[in-house]
Amino acid sequence: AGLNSNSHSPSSFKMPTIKFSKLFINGNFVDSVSGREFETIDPRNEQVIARIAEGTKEDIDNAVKASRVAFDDGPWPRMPGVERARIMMKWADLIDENREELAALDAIDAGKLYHMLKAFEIPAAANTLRYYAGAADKIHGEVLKPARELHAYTLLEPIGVVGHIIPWNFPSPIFFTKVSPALAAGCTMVLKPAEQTPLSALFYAHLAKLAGIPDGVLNVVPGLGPIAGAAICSHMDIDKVSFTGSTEVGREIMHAAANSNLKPVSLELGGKSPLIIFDDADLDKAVELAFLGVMHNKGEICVAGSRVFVQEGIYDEFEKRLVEKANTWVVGDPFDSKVQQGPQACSNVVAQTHYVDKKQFEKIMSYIEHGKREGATLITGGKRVGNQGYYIEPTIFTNVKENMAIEQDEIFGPVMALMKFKTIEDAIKSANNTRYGLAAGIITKSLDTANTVSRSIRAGIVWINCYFAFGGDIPYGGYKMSGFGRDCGLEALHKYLQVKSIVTPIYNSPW
Ligand code: TXE
Repeated sequence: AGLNSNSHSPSSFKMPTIKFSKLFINGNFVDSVSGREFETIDPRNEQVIARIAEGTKEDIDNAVKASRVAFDDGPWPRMPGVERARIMMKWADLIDENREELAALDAIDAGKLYHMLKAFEIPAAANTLRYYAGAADKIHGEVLKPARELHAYTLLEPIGVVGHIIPWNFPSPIFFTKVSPALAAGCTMVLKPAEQTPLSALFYAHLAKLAGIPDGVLNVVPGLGPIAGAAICSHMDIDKVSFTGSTEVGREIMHAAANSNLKPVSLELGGKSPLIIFDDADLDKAVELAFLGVMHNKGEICVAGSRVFVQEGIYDEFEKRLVEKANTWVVGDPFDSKVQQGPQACSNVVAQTHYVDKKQFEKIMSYIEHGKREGATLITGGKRVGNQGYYIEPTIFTNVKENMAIEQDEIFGPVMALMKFKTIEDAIKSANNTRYGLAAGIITKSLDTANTVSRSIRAGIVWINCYFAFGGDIPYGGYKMSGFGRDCGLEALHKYLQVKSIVTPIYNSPW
């Protein structure tokens, strides 16, 4: 693609000083028991940003102990909901006050666009916290009406100590979609951020303390998945695990939960979401949505609309305009406000252990090569941009056959598979031909078409004439191998609550 700018020279933005690099346990920043550290890397230039204390099993044990005490004896679960809400609201205000610094931390850690973080993601994270603060004093059970002469009612009680394990693509929004409902429910918790993006999570821990979240309620322990993450999943004293990440690791988490204390888990996993565009669509809007649907956040989005199905009547014109759009797309330094796509996140972890992750960048490039070998046609992009940092051109394949790897696997990069369809039945069948079921999009002016297709797609969220329309107040999550359990909305509160029934006879009658 003839990119407008592929210059990603260091911008004039002043780097934030890294203030927090230790584990946050029981209200204090502490070194890891082992003294080990790992490096977090800037994907713009492959340089080390900071060395972070690496939590291992012993640190997870300490965090769980603090969480257990805070749950069993501490004020948080016993506090009136309105008090929890007040503290959560204060935390949200502190996030707003520190918005620029937080945006800069996620930008250097994950290669995300600074201006998008500042304008949308960090404020959205704070608003998710506010949404659940508003729910904290409205959690209650119900009075039942048993057939027999019994008085029976339910209580909704917090589930206990929660383990949250989160990924690196949306470090701030996902931190708060996990932590906020659990806090509102009265739980205490240990959160492990992704090893690629620990910086904002530690800053949030610092703000939580300032806001008045009691010690032990929220512990943040950076560390590696197979070590610290695995210790959370197999811990006998963690009551629930909430995870967002890959389908492969989701499977390991279920095993670990089953093999330890049978803790319930909720999993938000990968996707290969279809976007279906009908002949009657507004073409400009369709091109815009389809392009952003997979290129936004450099394609590192679980709900990315990476399979685009276009009806035959508009297909040729659509393809032409899509390539024009790619040609104006600006890849470069995420601190530059003209830039639309930053570098792929750096997922090669340099740690003092045997574990070294495969680079996200290499995974994407190898899928692009594989797509060419499989016989798909590369109509734009496909190459690295520059020779430093993890920048990739927006990439579009046509002549994609169903069941090719680029059509079935989650690439998690700026790579679109573009396909043609004839009838609504064909579109539904092809859209559902996937092991995933996270999201889908439909673009049409026909209400009948929108109603039919939205009810026929097996996915946790369906967008009609929009894409990525998210909010802390709208539940989303997986069908099929995209996982189970919902994040966001009041729905998510129930992952962190359990039901207790209380029964007593009305007329002193024997049982
Ligand atoms: O994910 P992992 P990775 C997909 C996407 C991406 C691929 C690999 O396709 O290319 O996964 O990314 C922790 N026990 N998604 O390797 O490994 C890990 O430390 C417990 C989609 O980064 O699943 C991190 O905190 N925890 C996804 C978290 O799991 C373990 C977002 C996610 O990392 C663990 C991210 C273990 N054995 C990737 N191993 C989405 N749904 O949005 C790792 N972890």
